This record gives sequence, structure tokens and C-alpha cells, in this order.
Amino acid sequence: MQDILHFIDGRAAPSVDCRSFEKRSPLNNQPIARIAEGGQVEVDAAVTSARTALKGDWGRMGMDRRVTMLHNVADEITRRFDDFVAAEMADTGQPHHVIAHAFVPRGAANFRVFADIFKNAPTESFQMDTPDGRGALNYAIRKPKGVIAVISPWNAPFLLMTWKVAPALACGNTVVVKPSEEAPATATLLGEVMNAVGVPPGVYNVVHGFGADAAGEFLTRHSGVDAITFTGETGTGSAIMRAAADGIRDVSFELGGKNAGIVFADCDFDAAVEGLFRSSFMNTGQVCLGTERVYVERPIFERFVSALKLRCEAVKYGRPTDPGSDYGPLISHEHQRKVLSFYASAMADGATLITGGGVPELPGDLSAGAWVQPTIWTGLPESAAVVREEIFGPCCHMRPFDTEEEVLALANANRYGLATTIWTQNLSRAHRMASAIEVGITWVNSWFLRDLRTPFGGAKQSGIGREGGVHSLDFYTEQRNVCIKL
Ligand code: NAD
Ligand code: 6OD
Repeated sequence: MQDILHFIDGRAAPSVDCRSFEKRSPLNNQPIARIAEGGQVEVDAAVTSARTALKGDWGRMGMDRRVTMLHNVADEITRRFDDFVAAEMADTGQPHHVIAHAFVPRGAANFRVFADIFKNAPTESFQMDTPDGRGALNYAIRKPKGVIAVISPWNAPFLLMTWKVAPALACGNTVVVKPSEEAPATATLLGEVMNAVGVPPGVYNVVHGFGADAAGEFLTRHSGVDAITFTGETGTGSAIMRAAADGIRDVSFELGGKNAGIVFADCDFDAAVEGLFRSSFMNTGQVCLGTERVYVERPIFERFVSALKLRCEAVKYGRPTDPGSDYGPLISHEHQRKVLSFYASAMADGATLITGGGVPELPGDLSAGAWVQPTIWTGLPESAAVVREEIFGPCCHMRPFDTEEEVLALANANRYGLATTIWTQNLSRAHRMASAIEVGITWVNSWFLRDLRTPFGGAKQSGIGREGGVHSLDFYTEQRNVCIKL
């Protein structure tokens, strides 16, 4: 069993009362780690350390040195690539190729990209007339906001945590991270990287523990925190927003989704099947940008359902390192129970089950893991729970449509507005749809293709604010205007 400790003021540390909790492998339910469980004392210590660091070497450091240091963080992550991959595979049970080719490299890229974006970002300036004819010059400067609380989820833990930590540090802030209790390992490992490249103590802190009435909530309520960035469920976002109201702290939220995939009859059929398979089932459906509602134009509906069914039935269950395995378990038995209750509700609502719907039979110790089958339903009304609510599992409901107007209305009839994927060869239609769909990101003939310079976030109840590119700088800095009378 591995011990996973907090990382406070540049040191790995247990809780003062040595309180801890157990992490079990999603693959087979065996205990794999003991994790320090933080409370108010650890949160106080981490926030104090972060505040102190703002006034020390880090606060005085010039931009070039900070940018170089963040590049060194990226290089050190790359040097310790195998450690990060192993830690994330152990926490989530997801296949090696997902973690090693997508998630961990993005962690390193987050540091490189945001260091460069900060360095190259222009600031605004305006010349103005004055009554005496001499004029004045206004220009804006960016200052770090201070101590940033980063509250992150479990589904792509390293990617999602560094997506917040990297721009926050690039802008000169210090951070206290409360990683998900379900996937804590890479956060502490990143502390080792920070030390190895000489990031001063207190700049990057991690307090492990739970959310409500625990480390997460104590952190978001802490008066020493200047802004909160959160990725997770919409309900948790509401609770954090209430906490942020005390002290009028700024928030950036990336929340839940119930994303529509839209397939027109003129699409590249094979590419669309593969695209929808990835968007609905990659990471065992535990991707906020994933597709749980699939709308297919009627002439190709039956053929498309059959092709996606075949693709689902070809998945290879297994350990992340098993040769050929391409499909992992859910994160926990608690999440498995939630997903299976949605599977049951679909059948109770009268769904036609196309494939899956239950727990696969797996050999040996894997039979004790948090596995569920990839699942497709048809035939439900839009009011059914599995068509309306975020499940965050490997499943989708498929429905035929006849017109662009009809599918647009169906796609938009949901409280969430995170992402969509549209498959068509008609460029005008792609532009029309992308402009009318109420989401933060539309992918056309693709999915989860990310350029980190672009605005990223959710519409409606899928989030508040945008990060990515200069939008991250806008959240992690305070702009101050200087007006010089000439
Ligand atoms: P969650 O909201 O349960 O937990 C996320 C984090 O918040 C965890 O660290 C948790 O301990 C903490 N937390 C919980 N209650 C808290 C409270 N009251 N105060 C402070 N912290 C608290 O989410 P999850 O189950 O870890 O992740 C899955 C959810 O995240 C899904 O809804 C998914 O759509 C969403 N998500 C969104 C995006 C996005 O970019 N929009 C990305 C990934 C995941
Ligand atoms: O790519 C990103 O920057 C991002 N935030 C992805 C979110 C994935 C959700 O599961």
C-alpha cells in the first residue's frame, strides 16, 4: 500500500492527527493506497504557506525566470512520465493508451503553453484627448490575484488539475489544490516535480480529503483564498458559489454536461461511427465533454445504431497494461451503483436495449471491480431520466431526426450546454448549427480536439466563465489601469 501525503510548504506531510482514508483499485476493489485526510488545520497551513510565498522569492521573481521554471516543470513531468502514467492508471484503472497518449502529455503541455501565453500576451493601451490639448495615455497591467483554490475532479485528474494550476502559476499566483479523493496520486507527485525544479515552497500546495464539510469546503470558505477555480458537478458548483459569496471571491466553473452528438446522413459514415464511439465511450464515458444523447438523421439511423453496437461489443475489458485492453472500469463502486441505477431506470421507462445494460462477467479478481458494459438504448422520450440527466458513464440514447430545425431544438432542450459533436460534409450546415447550438464548444467531424489558446467553458448550467489562452489570464490576473496625463 502506498502512502499519499499532503504537500504543504514544499514538504510531503501527513495530517496533524495522522487521519487518513483508504483508496481501493477500481479494477478489483483491492486497497492500493492510504491517503492523508486533511481538515481545517491542514487547509489553514496550506493557505498560510501560499500567502507567505506571494511575498517571498516567487512574488519577486521576474517573468522570464518564472516562465523558464514552468518549462522546467513540463520537462520534469516528461522525465518522470512513467511515474505519472503509473499513478494515474492505478487511481482510475483507465487504459494505458488513454493516459499515456492523451492525459499525461496534456499535463506537461498545460505548463508549456500557459507559460508562453503569459509571456506573449499584450496589454491594452488607449490614448485620449484632454481639455488642455496635451492628452493622456491609459495602459493596463496584469497582477496576480493572489492565492487560488483549485478544486478538481477524478475523471482526468492530472490533465484537469494542471489545466488550472499551470495558468495560475504562469500569472504569478500561488495555489492550494484539493484534488478529488478518488484520484489523488498525481497531485502529490507534482509536488516532487515542483521541488526538483526549484519552485519555492508554498507556491504549490496540496491538501487531500473530502468535499462537503471537509477539506474542499474549508478551502473554498477560507478568507485567505482570493479566487476559486472548480471543475466538477453542477450541484457542487452551486455550493462553492455560496461559499465564494463570503468575501466576494471570483469563481471559474467547469461543470456537468449532457452533450448531444448530431450525425447527418451526408457524413463520412465510418469516421462518424468511430467519432461517436470515442465521444460516448472513451474513459468509460467519464468525460464531461462526452456524448450521452446521439441524434442520427433518419435515412442512416438503423445502420448507424448497428455499427455503434458492433463497436461497443468489440471492447476489450482488462487491466490498463494488459496487451490489447482498451476499456477500463468506472472510478468506484459508488459510481458503478449510480450508473447501474440509470441503466435500470432506462428499462423501467421502456427503453429498447441495443447492447450492454449491466455488469460484464470478468475472470479472477477483476470480477470484484467497478465494471459496467458499454450501453446503448433507443425508443425513449426526451423526458426520460437517461436522456435528460448527466450519467457520466459509458452509455447513450440514440434517436432519429428528420430536419435540421428539429435536431437543433432537441439538442438545445437541456439545462446543460457544454459541448457538441456534429458530423456532416455540408460546411454551410456545420456553420449554421455551430452558431445556433447553445454550448461552449462545437466540434465538427471531430471530438476532443483541443487547442489550448481557445476559449473553453460551458453555457447554461455547464459553467461560469472561460479559461484557455488569454481567457485564463483574465481569470488568474487582476487588470489595473494606469492613466498618465501627458
Ligand atoms: P464533484 O463535484 O463530486 O467533485 C469535484 C471536487 O469537488 C472533488 O475534489 C470534491 O471533493 C470537491 N467537492 C465536493 N463537494 C464540495 C464542496 N461542497 N465544497 C468544496 N469542494 C467540494 O465532481 P466529480 O464527481 O469529481 O467529477 C465529475 C463531474 O465533473 C461531472 O459532473 C463532470 O461533468 C464534471 N466535469 C466537468 C468538466 C468540465 O470541463 N466542464 C471536466 C471534468 C469533469
Ligand atoms: O481539455 C481541457 O482543457 C478540458 N478541460 C477537458 C475536460 C474534460 C472533461 O472531462
